[in-house]
Order: sequence, then C-alpha cells, then structure tokens
Amino acid sequence: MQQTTEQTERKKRVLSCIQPTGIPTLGNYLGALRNWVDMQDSFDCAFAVADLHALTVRQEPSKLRQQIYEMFALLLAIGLDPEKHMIFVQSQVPQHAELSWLLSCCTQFGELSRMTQFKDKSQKHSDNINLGLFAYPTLMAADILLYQPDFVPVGEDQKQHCELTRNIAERFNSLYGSTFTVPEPYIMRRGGRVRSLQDPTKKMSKSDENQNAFISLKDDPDTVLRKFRRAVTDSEAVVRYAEGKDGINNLMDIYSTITDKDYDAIEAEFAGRGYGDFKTAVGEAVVEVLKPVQECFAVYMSDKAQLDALMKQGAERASWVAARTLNKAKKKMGLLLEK
Ligand code: ATP
Ligand code: LTN
Repeated sequence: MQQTTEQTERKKRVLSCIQPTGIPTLGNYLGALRNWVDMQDSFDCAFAVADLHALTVRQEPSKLRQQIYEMFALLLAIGLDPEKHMIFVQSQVPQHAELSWLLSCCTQFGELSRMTQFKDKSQKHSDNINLGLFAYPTLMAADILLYQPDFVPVGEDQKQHCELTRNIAERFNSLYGSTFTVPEPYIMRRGGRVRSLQDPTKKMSKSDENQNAFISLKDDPDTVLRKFRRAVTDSEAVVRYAEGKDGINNLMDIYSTITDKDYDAIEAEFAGRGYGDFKTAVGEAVVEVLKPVQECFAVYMSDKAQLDALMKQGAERASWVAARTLNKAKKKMGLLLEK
C-alpha cells in the first residue's frame, strides 16, 4: 500500500524540559541544550521550562519569577526557534498538572521509592521531603506523554525517570487501550555527563553550593578562565584519558565536545605541556562558546513584553496538542469531558 504524503513526511517528535532552578551550567548546555538546538532541523520539537518541577524544593517567589524569564530567554538565545517549534513554560499549560494526577493513579509507591533522584534530593533537603518531590516523576511522565514524542533527549541522570515514564505509558495502554506513544530516551554520548570541576566524581550541577564547581552560562570570561585554572586534577601532569584521572578526563570531554577533537588528538596537542596550558585552552574554548549566547540573552532580557508574548504563543500551541492527549486519556479512564 502506498503511504500518504503526511505519513512519509511526518517528522518524529522530541520533547524535553529544563528546570528554572538557576542559571544553566556548561553541563546543561553540552549535555542537553546544545543538542536541542541541533535537533530542530530533523524533529518536530517541544521544549519547556519545567517551573512546576522547581517547586519541589523551596523557592523564593520573586527569584523564581526572574529565573523563569531567564531560562526562557536563554532557550531563545541558544537558538531554539519559537516560530517553528513549541517553546513554552510548563505551568502555563494546565494539562501538565491535570494529566499528572491521572498518571499518579497508575504509578506504584514502590516504583517512586526506587528513584535515585528522590533519594538524593530528600537527603539534600531533609527538612522538606514533600509529596511533590516524591511524585516528581509522574509530573515528568505527564510532561512527556502529553506530546506523544518518539524521543526524549536527556542527560544520563534522567534515564531512570524516562524508564518509569515508559512503564507508566505501557501500563496505561494495557489497562485502558492504546493512548500514549511509548518514548525512547535519547542519551547523547558526548557531553552526556559533564562533571563538577571541584569533585569530578559528581555531575556538574547548577545548584551546587560551591560556585567554583560549575561554569554558569552567565559567567564572564575571567570567571570562566579562573574556574578552569582551579579545577581539581591529579599530580601526574600528563594530559591523557585514563582511569583514575577523573578531573583530566572531564576536561578532555569538555574540550572534545566543543572542538570535535578526539582524545588522541588532544593528547598529541598537549604532549609535553603541563596542566596549566591545557586548562587555559579548555577555558578559552568555553569562553568562545558562551560569547554569542550571552550577547543574545541580554537582548531578550531587555524586553520582557516580547518574552511574555512569546511565552503566550508557545503555551497556546502546546496546549492545543496537550488538550487532545489529555481528553483522550480522560475518556479512556471513564471520565466525562465537558460538553
Ligand atoms: P539541579 O542542579 O537543579 O538539580 P541540574 O543542573 O541537574 O539541576 P536539570 O534542570 O535537572 O539540571 O537538567 C536539565 C538537563 O540537563 C537534563 O536533561 C539533564 O540530564 C541535563 N544535565 C544536567 N546536568 C548535566 C551534566 N552535568 N552533564 C550533562 N547533562 C546534564
Ligand atoms: N526532570 C528533569 C527535567 C524535566 C524533564 C521533563 C526532562 C522535567 N520534565 C520532561 C525531560 C522530559 C531534570 O531534572 N533534568
């Protein structure tokens, strides 16, 4: 049978989100955001600022409001195209919270208890282990399943949540009939796990208390160079990729992701030179990557009315798709739709 034009031309869809819990780091950029930009040519994309997820840890309202604007502006500044794709703020699309409730009734307590992010975060925020923190993965499943994506581009740390999303989707489909596309996580090999500059056994995280541990996308060139100079390495003083050299391996990964050089080429480039030269080279490469993003970010942040208008447009487009899936799920579960 001949396929219709629509079938042959339908692009695969991807969805991903980022929390507005601070200025993104180089880890977020290389592990997630930069790949989102590249995916725009080949996929139909939905990318969102996950502000509801940010509420699972205590936020100061005025600061959160500013961070939502900044994260949205940053998504535009790195080159996401709000005319061609759905770029939006999660809480402005009410279907996310609503589907999350339906899915939470198809998620087991035991499954959520096994989530390592929940275990980590409840240790870190032991004074506020709230229901939202525990139910976080069902909201994430709703974010994803509402848009019926084929792929979910994330860093390695989110793989477990993506697996749970697949399990919830499969369970729902088998209980109520085919409703959700079961998506695949799309883990980027390079840049998938950028590590802390101060403790390279941990991932680089924007909420790290030690400012020297991460490069923020807003860091000026001097700060970037200084943080790389202070990066924790080892005492061997040979630039090579090897077990036990977590600090140098991390810097090599960053440099390789940015310059497209492989490990052999980097080892050759820095043969006979000390760590000082290498750290400066990595810092300079990062500064060059950040420069155009920072310039564009400043332009977007200078016009809040334009940001509001783009958010509204994004939310309208997203809720059109989200409402269709939500209604389908409600109907299948036996709920009545508004007449
Ligand atoms: P927080 O520090 O607030 O927990 P985070 O810095 O881990 O947050 P998120 O907002 O949770 O960042 O993640 C946004 C995206 O960036 C996700 O796809 C995540 O997998 C990816 N990501 C986060 N940190 C890294 C990292 N160090 N290396 C590669 N990818 C990362
Ligand atoms: N949990 C993710 C952020 C996130 C997300 C999503 C990622 C919220 N909803 C949906 C992919 C798809 C995180 O902490 N990085």
